[in-house]
Amino acid sequence: MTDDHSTLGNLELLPPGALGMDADAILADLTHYFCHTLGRRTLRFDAPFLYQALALTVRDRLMERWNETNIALERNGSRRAHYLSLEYLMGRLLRNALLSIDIEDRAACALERIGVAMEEVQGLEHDTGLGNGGLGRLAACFLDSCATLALPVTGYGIRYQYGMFHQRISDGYQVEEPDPWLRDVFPWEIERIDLARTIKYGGRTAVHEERDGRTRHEWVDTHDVLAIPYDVPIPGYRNGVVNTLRLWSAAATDEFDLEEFNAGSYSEAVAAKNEAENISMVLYPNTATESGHELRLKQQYFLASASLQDILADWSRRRGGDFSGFAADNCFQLNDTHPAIAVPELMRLLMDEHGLGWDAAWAVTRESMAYTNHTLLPEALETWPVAMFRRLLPRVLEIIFEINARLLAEVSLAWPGDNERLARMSIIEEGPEPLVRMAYLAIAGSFSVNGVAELHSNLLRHGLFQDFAELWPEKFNNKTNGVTQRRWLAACNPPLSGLISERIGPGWATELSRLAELAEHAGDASFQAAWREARAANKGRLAAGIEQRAGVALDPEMLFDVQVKRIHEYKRQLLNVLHAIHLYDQIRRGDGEHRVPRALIIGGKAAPGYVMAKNIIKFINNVAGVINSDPAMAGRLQMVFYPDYNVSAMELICPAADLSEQISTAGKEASGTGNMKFMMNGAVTIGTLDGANVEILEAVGGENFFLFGLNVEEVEAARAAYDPAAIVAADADFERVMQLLGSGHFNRLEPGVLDPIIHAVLNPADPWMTAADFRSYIDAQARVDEAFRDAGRWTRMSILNTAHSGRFSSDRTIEDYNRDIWRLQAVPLAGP
Ligand code: JN2
Repeated sequence: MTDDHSTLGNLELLPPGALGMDADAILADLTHYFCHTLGRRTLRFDAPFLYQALALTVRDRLMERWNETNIALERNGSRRAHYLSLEYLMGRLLRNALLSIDIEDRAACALERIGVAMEEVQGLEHDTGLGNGGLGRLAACFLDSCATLALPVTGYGIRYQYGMFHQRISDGYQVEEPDPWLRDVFPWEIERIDLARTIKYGGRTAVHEERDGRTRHEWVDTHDVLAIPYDVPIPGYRNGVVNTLRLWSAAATDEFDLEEFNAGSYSEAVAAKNEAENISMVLYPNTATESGHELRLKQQYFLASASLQDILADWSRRRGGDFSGFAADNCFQLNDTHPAIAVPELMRLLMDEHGLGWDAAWAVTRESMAYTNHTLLPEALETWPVAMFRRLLPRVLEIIFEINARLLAEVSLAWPGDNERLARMSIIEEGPEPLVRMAYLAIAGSFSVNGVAELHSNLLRHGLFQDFAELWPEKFNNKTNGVTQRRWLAACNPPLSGLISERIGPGWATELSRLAELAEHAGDASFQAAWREARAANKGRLAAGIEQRAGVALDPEMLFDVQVKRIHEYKRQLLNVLHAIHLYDQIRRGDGEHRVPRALIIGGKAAPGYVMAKNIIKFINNVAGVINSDPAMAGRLQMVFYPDYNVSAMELICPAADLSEQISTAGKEASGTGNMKFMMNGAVTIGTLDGANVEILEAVGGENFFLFGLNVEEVEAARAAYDPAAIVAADADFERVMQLLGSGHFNRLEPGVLDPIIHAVLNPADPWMTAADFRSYIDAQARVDEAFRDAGRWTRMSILNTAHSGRFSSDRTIEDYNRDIWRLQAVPLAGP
């Protein structure tokens, strides 16, 4: 009974469509929640609770569809996919839910009757920020597309008590503040204590000989932690589907407490409880490197073990103890290597808990796991000390060793005597401190390995994972990223999406390639005027938001030049600021008459331990300060750092951007997804041949994209003889920029604070080759000016960018995953 999530027996308790969808019914429920559940009386003092009351009202309406979806899943006990990710950057949920079940107008009407504006209520919701950046937001877009395509996909993650930190800027420096997002109550989740699982840590392994001669491995004397699931509804777009995001929260087990208590120490028992809860306490705020923390490995194992136990238990309930058909009906997608420990954990559960032999368990594992890689940076490839594994997860380590032994046997067979290759491909990196290479573990245990853009996937095949691609070419494939147009166009850009639907109908919300029909109107003068008007409204809205947050009043007439993303050297925010200084210098010298007035907007968080990224934030703020306080820049150049950049910020920013900065060193950005959001909303890209930029350029055509910089091959070829000082010396503009920097012009009362920046630009070993692309970038920016000055030409480019963004819907991406990897059938809903 405890394992039974069948709702079939209770069907009559919740007839579909029981709750009214009209304004009256919504208002009745809203007031009920506000007064009876939340205990509030007056709107004047308790307005913040209106958000909660409305969320509960909407959640009830999702609940009916959620049950329907689960019933349909039970009936069609067919193949399912499970998305395993340490991160989900969901953003706000209310608006998305309202649009999905198409009751935004009626809910707004209900609020209006009590004199409250919908926008105000929606503004009360805080972002659910359980992720860092691209990888986490991609997971959120994927869930939206899976539900909209009615695919049986469940997301599994961790319910961190503290999400992505908030960023405050003080004296130009980043200050991190915690994000206690659960404090103000998260109305969307349903606790499922009945589905709690036990997760083991520590202890030792023991081997028993069974009567049938088989050996049985046991993992004993463990410190156990409870994993409690919280389910969040993931509504599909107007299709009656509600999928599930299951987030695990850590808690102490009763046994664990008692054990300590019996040993005589109450306070130690309570401390142990804290230690257990620590596991899901905080999201690690990194985007690439910085591994090695024991707690992070504990988190990874916590997610993998809890999710696998959940899925195996559900399988056993429905299908009994025979796992031979498991891989035919289940697929796990690993979001980078963070959940890759699922490979040995599935082996452990199948062998130690369900009695399968190695070969049977390995067949199931290798036919059900699929791995997505999200970075080429070698320093970002995750490794864990073998010693830490042995201490924390001794049984899992034994299994990893056995997987490795069999992998190396296969390599020896394919390349006899090639010992270098054996060392290169070993899952264990030998050395003074042996390490487990998680990517190799993931590749060995998966039937599919994919990159996230064409270029990236090719670089995986021919670079990073070449040895493995030679051994198993059939595993390697590409799945170019995408973003959900429901959030990233329909919801965040009402003026433009209204105009688009007026022209080509509303079908693009679920079929983005329909946007191509806009191309034929790209030159239409009246359509262009309406397009400009919509975008102008968005720019005004962003300017107001920025004035409120950063105290800088941008002129909405200016070209909005935007770079928002995590701060990282490879993304080259530095190059952007060098261009800002160049413009400043040009205008100051009276040589800027021909320049188009620009507002530069930069935003993003730096990992708290990433010193150089934090220096870059300080640099941006200092340069912005000098520019904005110079009267000579008035009406010509403005610059602002957007603080605390997050999902909601992007919803405000991307509809207002004219120019999208995608300027990473070629070969370093796996895909990028912000580039797609900007394009979809009619921004034109200035970018390198990196990640998905390559495919954006291909889709929109060279005349509608500002390409610059070295390509991957050129970057590698230029490295050996790279001489930034010589590049500066040979370029008068660059020299003036470096002169200004070196003179302390941007750090008058702060001697030395920009030295690391200057050194980075002039470093011959600069991995990101910033100076190499300076001239090409500056020239491309001049071409941007020229195009922007011709409003008709620019608007045409803008329309064509939106028109050709169809390929970058996450619906297309998910269709690709489903066709090649998951092979799921859409869930047929009976409908109300
Ligand atoms: C990532 C990749 C990414 C990471 C993040 C430690 C590491 C981590 C590791 C996260 C942590 C937390 C590897 O940079 C790429 C983008 O180009 C791409 O568009 C997106 C989505 O595919 O993935 C990013 N990679 F503690 O975020």
